[in-house]
Amino acid sequence: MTVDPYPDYMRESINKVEKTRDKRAKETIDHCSPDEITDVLNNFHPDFIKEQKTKLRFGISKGEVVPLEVAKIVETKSVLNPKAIDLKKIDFDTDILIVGGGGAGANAALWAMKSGVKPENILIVTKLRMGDSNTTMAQGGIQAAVRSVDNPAIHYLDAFGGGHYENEPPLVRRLVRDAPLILKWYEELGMMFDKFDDGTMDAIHGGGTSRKRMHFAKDFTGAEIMKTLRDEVFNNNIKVLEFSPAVELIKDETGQVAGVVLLNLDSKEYIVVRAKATILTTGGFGRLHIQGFPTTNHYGATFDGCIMGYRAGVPLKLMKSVQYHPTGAAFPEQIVGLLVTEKVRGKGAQVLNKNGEQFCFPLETRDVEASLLIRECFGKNNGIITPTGQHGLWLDSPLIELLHGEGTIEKNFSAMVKQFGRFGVDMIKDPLLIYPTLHYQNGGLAINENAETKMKNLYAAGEVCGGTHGSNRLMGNSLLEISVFGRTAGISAAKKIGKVTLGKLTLAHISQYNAFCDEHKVKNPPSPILFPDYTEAKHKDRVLPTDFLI
Ligand code: MEZ
Repeated sequence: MTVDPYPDYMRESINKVEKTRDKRAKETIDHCSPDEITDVLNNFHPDFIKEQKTKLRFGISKGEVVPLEVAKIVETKSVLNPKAIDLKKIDFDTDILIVGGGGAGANAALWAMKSGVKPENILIVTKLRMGDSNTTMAQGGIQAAVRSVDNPAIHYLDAFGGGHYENEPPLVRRLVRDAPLILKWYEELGMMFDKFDDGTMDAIHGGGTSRKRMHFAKDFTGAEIMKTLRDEVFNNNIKVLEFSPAVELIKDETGQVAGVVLLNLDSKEYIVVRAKATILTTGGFGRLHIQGFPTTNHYGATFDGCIMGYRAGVPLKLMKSVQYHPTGAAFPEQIVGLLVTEKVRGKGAQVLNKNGEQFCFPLETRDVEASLLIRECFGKNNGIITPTGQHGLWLDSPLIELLHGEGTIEKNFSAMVKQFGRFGVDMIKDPLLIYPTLHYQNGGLAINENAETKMKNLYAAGEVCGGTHGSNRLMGNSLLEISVFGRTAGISAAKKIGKVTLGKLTLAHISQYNAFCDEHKVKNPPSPILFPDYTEAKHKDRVLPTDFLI
């Protein structure tokens, strides 16, 4: 006998969902009007809660509006005591140093090599293992305008509109223009994207896309990309140093960036790496749990790269904006916050309230969709509350089988079927309970279209950067971003290293930053934090502030 994972009151609500399914299969609610969008964002998107933001008090981006959690780890001293490091003892000397072992880092290394740098002169350093990253965890797909009805200009307009026109035009241009070549290269490397019988790429819509442009490998697109890139890195004998997170950038006496200090997680010793070019590909800040939200993110996503870059003098951009993915798991408790890919809605699943009613178009851009879901729970009180107090709404996955035929879910979402099946939840038969979850850092370090930061010899690529997506990224543009800008950073660095001469190494900028902290009497714990601290009680309660309720 199988045990129903849902308590009776949730099962009763599921019965209501089932009753409305046939009728709903023929009707989907329309998009929000522009006025409704403004209203729901202002009143329900967590970014618009003023009390949750503050202005940075010092550093190159003094005055930049950031989440409180970000200010806490930026406005603080370094975990590294500059005086305790002997910079004359260089443990590794390399031409190109890549900090981060995800998709952006692997792309940077491979394209630096393709641009003529010998593999033995490239070093990837990573906090955990090569490939332990958000890239591996990405599910739904990668955007690229490769179909005859599409082109990069349309992709540009979608990304720009989705980002509320706050995107940096040269960065978006680079993103969309290079997308087709990235997809072609990935195919040449042997990545198994889903295809139609005639060999053309399968593609679906994501929120805010005017063309079907999301290409995928079932629901583990990122794992497919990372597995292939990691094999390429290892097969080409590019050097990888694992379990060695970077703690601070090193400069030379002329102020140019000249490497990093790493922490050996095993021996707890510091390691000095000198490099002619340093590329930051450390990812974002999901594990800061902004406003107490759970997250889809990898364990190592603790904002380290941004902190190091900021202390070295690189501005932070658009940090006011945080992406909450509309559909994180809200039940069962063991997987709260994990991603339920947007592709589920792309394939037709609708979002429903406790009465089995549709209340929004399922593929609004993420910020709007997440706000509509929060409104339905907190503003209209139409959500379900689980026995452990999580708020949620139904994502009607069985509708997909009704629309596209039996077997569609297993074929497209085999990883997710397993993920929920482990806890007795059968997404083919029953809807999934979902709620917004912290997914992506829209802002980050400022770069130009060549992935260069304003500090000499320092490049950055992927989620650690801000500007490409404006204040709201579209689905599938992050796997694309790590690919395009990882590649660009590798090529740019390869072009420059021949002209770089390094002087005496120094950590004077860290001492100076620490002095700013003293001046401002900051008492926050030092950073980067490297790993989230789940011993703190604050992470236990995910509640929105009461003044947020209407
Ligand atoms: O780009 C993303 O964030 C993505 C594809 C997520 C998803 O829903 O699968």
